[in-house]
Amino acid sequence: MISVSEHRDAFLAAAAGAAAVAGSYLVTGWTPSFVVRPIDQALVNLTPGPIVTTAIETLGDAGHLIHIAMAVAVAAGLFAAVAFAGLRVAARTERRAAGVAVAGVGSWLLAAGLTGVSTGALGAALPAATVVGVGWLPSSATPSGDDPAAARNSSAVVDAVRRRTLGVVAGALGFVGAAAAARRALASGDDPLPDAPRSEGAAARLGELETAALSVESDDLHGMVSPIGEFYNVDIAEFDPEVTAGEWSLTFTGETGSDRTVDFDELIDRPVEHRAITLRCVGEDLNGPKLDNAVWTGTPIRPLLESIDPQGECDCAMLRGEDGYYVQFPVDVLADGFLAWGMNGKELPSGHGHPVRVLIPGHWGETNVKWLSEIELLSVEDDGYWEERGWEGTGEVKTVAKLWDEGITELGDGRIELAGHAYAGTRGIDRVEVSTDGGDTWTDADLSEALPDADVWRQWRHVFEPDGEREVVVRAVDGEGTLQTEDPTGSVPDGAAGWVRRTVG
Ligand SMILES: Nc1nc2c(c(=O)[nH]1)N[C@H]1C(S)=C(S)[C@@H](COP(=O)(O)O)O[C@H]1N2
Ligand SMILES: [Mo]
Repeated sequence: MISVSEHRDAFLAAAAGAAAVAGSYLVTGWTPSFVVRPIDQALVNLTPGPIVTTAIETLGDAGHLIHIAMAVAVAAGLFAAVAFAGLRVAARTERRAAGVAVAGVGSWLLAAGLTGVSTGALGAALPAATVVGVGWLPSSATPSGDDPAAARNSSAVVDAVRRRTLGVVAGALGFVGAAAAARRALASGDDPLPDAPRSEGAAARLGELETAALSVESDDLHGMVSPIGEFYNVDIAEFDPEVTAGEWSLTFTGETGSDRTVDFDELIDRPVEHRAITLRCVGEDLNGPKLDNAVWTGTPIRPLLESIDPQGECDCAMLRGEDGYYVQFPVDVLADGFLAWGMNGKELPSGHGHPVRVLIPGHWGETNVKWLSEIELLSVEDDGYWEERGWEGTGEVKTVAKLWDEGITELGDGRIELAGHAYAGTRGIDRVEVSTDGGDTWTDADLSEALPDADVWRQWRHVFEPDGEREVVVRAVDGEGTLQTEDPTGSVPDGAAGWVRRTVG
């Protein structure tokens, strides 16, 4: 039999659990010290690969929300269990302090154990202990069946107890809301990113790209450069690793003539370049939004690679990031790569691999390892994280011409402007062709000026006068004269192909 007071305790404990998670979030924000993170990571690791792949394909971003929601629920449940124990101890000993101690110390141990961060754990422990301390009532204050005096007033007492309990739970939920709001306010007040070391030339490159850009009617369309906050993001982990420039180093290991470790100061001392490089994710839909371009500040990998004398039968390397990500591809592809510490003139933001990531010209996004920590020269080929999950995304990108939703604009004089970006990796884009009659006739679109960069997208624009509904089709021809593949395929396993078709008018 569950007694009334056990019901009450379960209710209070659930509120304490929610308050503990909110308190942790308030103190740590969306960082590795947040108690939800290790639980989320465990859930992701425990989920079999095929399910992860299917979830990404069918649910997209909703898949992330689902596993975060599950992790939040598990975390709240664990803290609720600790708070429940605290309330029971208080009831058994008739001492509020004993319950507060169990809930407080227990939550602190749980949070510190999960995250390894002791001060941040106070954020979880204090709210949980407070709910237990304020919510618990001694048995003299609660109705009891065998006390005739209490039974006489019992309905008044029950009401008082109920009011008290609801008040505490409402207070806890109010705290959850306030913590989330306070966090958001703190985050929006964050300082803008500082300039990247040795980024002086980046502003000139950004200006050059702006000059090369087409002018288009739509305000919501990126020009030649994607702003840092709008550049797409693909991460295997829900939380970015926190690595300072001072802590960072890159180690070359495995089949080398001599191993080598490079630290941040040494890296930024090397010859600096500011390259425009476009990234596209192999997992995106044909006309999906995971295609962006930035000016990156960094240094070429080739001289570093030559200095370690790569050996090994497969001429291949495994790159690893601080988040546990890994990807393998040929050494001669790596040799054309770039180690970047700056993005659009600013320090590389944490979401894009702070402090150092690799950029591999012309290959799918997954080769561009963020938070890069190790390059291991292998003797035998091995699968990377995504290849273990069925993808074949380490090769060269396919040619694509996008017709963005935001790129379809009515001009007011009856005409319609169509605009987008086209990308073919290091092959470059020679031209973009547009058909407004379902593919019968084709016209060359206007293109942004060609740039010296080896691996950068081009903007395209085409204005036409619709007479009723039209099927618009867009296709690109790469710098080698090869027409974009017409037959549509999905993104699995090696990237979406086909011509983008839209009904307009
Ligand atoms: N360490 C690490 N590097 C990574 C990933 C990751 O999850 N972890 N995702 C890869 C994938 S699939 C893509 S498409 C690009 C995306 O880079 P972005 O998030 O800077 O746009 O990073 C690649 N590098
Ligand atoms: Mo990707």
